[in-house]
Amino acid sequence: MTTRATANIGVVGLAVMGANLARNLASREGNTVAVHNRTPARTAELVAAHPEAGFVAAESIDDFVASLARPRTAIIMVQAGAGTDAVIDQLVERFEPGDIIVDGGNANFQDTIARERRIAPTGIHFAGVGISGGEEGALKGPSIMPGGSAESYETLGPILSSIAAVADGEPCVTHVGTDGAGHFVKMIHNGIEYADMQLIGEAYDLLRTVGGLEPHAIADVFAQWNKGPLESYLIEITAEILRQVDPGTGKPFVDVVLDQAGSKGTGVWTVQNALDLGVPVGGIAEAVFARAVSSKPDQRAAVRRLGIARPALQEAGPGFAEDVAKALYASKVVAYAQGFDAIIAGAERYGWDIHKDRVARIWRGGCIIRARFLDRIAEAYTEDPNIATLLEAPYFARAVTEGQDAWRRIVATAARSGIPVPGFGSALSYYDSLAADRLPAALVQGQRDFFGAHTYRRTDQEGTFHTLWSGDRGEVRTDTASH
Ligand code: NBP
Repeated sequence: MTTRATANIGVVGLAVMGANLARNLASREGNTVAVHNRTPARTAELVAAHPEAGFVAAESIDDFVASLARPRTAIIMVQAGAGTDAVIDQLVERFEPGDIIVDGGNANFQDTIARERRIAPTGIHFAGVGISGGEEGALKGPSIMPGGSAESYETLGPILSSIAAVADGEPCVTHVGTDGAGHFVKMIHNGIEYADMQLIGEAYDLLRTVGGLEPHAIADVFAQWNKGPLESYLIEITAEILRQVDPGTGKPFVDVVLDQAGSKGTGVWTVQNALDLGVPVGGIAEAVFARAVSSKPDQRAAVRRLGIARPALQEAGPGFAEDVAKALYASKVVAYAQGFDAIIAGAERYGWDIHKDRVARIWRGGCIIRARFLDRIAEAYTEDPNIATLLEAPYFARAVTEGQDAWRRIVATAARSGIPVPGFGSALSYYDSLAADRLPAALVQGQRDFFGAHTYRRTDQEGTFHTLWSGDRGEVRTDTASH
């Protein structure tokens, strides 16, 4: 039997993400979607469950390729890693120059760069595309971060625009940059997501312990916050989670869930890469570490067993919730500023022309970190793409300056009450580090020079210097020809 090439797009990998993305594609006018899965039962199941989609089902990879019109365009939605490579190999064997292979999974951007390099000589385009929004986003409209060549984007752009979330009338998709740029930005998105979730968790903890509020009352506080500058998907779902009552016990849902958070690794990737790029992303790192600490029950039990007297909880004054909101907002600004710094450094290192304003815009809808204040970030980078830090942009500078007293009160209250706030605390320290006239880094330089002759620079002269610590403690200049 010969298969007719009728589909303008195909999806390989029909677990939850691929199936939903395929349904989303099929629901948009003009798309005919071919579908294929390694285990054919999944393909049959999807096609049977959704006759309205008009899928072109392909049991074999040969049928799948034959069902695609040229340029053939296939989106891979399989488990990142070996699964992705297996499917890429199958497609590369059968595709022709000009055809497009899209990896829509959560690939490590370094793998995407390597895959693009490997595939480029064949004339086949390879585009790593970051897709955020989870299952529901895939079905109803995700935020999409495509990498790959500008040429492949000519074909991909309209298809991806048709399925993306829409924010203020604009589809949440933009060509982020070449090769791994899309997966890199998706990785940073996930890193920011970790920070945002941790900060919200700390706000909840403070309202519960110091504020003395029950989960349903905190849900009301979050719902209220969601009507103001903190409006975001994560705040919205937090209110819903806090309102949830466990059907079995009648207790608040949040009280019956084990307090050990896991992760799938993109937060770790973000921190590893930021370290490599020399970008301080303390907010993201603290969020990753906080999950790691939570998942050390033996260590937690060992310290609890010491029976050390816990400090008395501080009084929560009348403006406590308001203070927490301000601390949350300021810390969130820091987390996003750090994330964008990582994007800037990544773009520089890997040669990507990333438009920060466009990234902020496509994160306004569909993705997990969608939030009202991304509009402000987009505005800040549109006004001046070269600002040294988002904290310098007038809107954020004002917000953080106005919120800083509350921020300090909250971090102090938490410390005095024995409530861990690694997110709030590290964000405040980061802000204070940037704002300080002098940092103790001068002393650190002295120490480095003392034990390792690492040299230092002076405030009053050009050049590099070394003090003869084990000699007469005179100073020598180390950057001149005589040394
Ligand atoms: P999974 O990550 O659970 O992967 C299952 C799919 O991979 C199945 O279709 C499976 O085929 C296929 N597969 C595997 Br495993 N090994 C394969 C191989 N060697 N050759 C061919 N196919 C293979 O699916 P998912 O949860 O739908 O996620 C898909 C991608 O999307 C992943 O990269 C994931 O990280 C990413 N993701 C993104 C989000 C988001 O919010 N953006 C959320 C969740 C997942 P089988 O049916 O034959 O076993």
